[in-house]
Amino acid sequence: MNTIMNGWFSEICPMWPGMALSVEIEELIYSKKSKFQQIDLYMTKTYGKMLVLDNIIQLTERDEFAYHEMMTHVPLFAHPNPERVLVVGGGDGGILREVARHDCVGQIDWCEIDPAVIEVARRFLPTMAKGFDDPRVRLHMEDGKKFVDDHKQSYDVIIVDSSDPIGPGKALFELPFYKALKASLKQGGIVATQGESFFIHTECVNNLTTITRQLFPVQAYSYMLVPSYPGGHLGICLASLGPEVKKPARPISTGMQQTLDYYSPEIHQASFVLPHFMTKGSNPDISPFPAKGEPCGQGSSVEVKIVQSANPLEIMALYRDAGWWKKEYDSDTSFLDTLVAGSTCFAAAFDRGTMVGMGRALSDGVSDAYIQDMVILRQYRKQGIGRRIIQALIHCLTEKKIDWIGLIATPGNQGFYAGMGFKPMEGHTPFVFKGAPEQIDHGSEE
Ligand code: SPM
Repeated sequence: MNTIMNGWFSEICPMWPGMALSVEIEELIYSKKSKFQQIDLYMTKTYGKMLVLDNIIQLTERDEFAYHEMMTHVPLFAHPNPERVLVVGGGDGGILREVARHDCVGQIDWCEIDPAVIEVARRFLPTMAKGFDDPRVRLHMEDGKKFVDDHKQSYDVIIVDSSDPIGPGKALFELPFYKALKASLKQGGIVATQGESFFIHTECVNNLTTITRQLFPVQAYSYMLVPSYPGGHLGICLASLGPEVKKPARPISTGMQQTLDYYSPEIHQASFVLPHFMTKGSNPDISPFPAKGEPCGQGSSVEVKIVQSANPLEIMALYRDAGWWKKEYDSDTSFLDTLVAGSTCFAAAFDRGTMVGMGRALSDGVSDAYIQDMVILRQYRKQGIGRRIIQALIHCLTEKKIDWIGLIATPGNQGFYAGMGFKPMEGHTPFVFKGAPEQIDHGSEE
């Protein structure tokens, strides 16, 4: 989730509880809800354009080279002769741009599920999108897991440029996906996946390491510095069916080195040197890192409860996510402070302390109540959280002896409410006032 306050975008997420990265922005250039995610592109004050998916920063023009060069060149230079490469995700094109620098690569299969991200990169991020039109690239618009399942023993290198393991990205951090990746590699193949942050998600990194160690004869973890990711760094989980990955297997030409800003043979090797706390586990074959920090999305348990107060910034973030935030609210956000206090019952869903959903009920305090403002962050939908919010509100209202509870179901949600005992009010029509006060003065009598 994000909040925008006084021109600063703050990236708030249960995956890094209690901290947020803030970037000063100049304008929202593009905003669209695709079939898969919310896509926003901002112009920032000092980091160029910034691509945000489901409220999480994916890249900024100023530092994207660090992530894309390392995610690509570490596995590709570790392979002695990569000819067929698969890129899973990476709709912005940054990884393709880097893979295309390798002349030995003859075919680049690219599996991206969301055409809307590709479109944004084409329109607004030309320095990223330049790999799209390389004649070696074949685009497959489908689910990454399914594509990998369907292509056995096909690739020398697979690069998984995924978002974080919250919502749809979660499956890409789990054992079945890694089994499928292994089966999709040719003999001696190497896979590199987005490996999160060893400082913030120690347990997640631990899971990835354990999974890859179980499956592959060679496994290693590397990282690069990226100021616009939380903690300022991001890991790469590498696994190989043969080649050692910690050293380049082939030299880099002077010409190619000159085109790069982060990767070099020296940093390739240095990036595998990890802080001592990551390597001093008592049983390094199973669990090299201390078991603390955040898991890979799974294991998070969402708590739903009735609250008497809530952080206005978090409510703002939910309103934004729901598309309810209006431009005029920016100048006066004071109504957020009274939103909870003005509700008869206010239910909130929390993931590790961060509000990820809410619903509230207004009532005359005697007999009638109306439920409204039900919203769950996109990544948390279809997990039964909405149902738990409604249950909490109904318990709260019935305790207050309110027995007539109504709501207006938005299109497509009738079944959701019907499944919880709500019934359409036959013969009644919901109305909303769209006239002007003067009209009432001159209106006809009933
Ligand atoms: N091609 C750019 C896509 C970026 N993919 C990785 C994004 C990770 C964002 N979150 C980082 C959280 C670190 N803990």
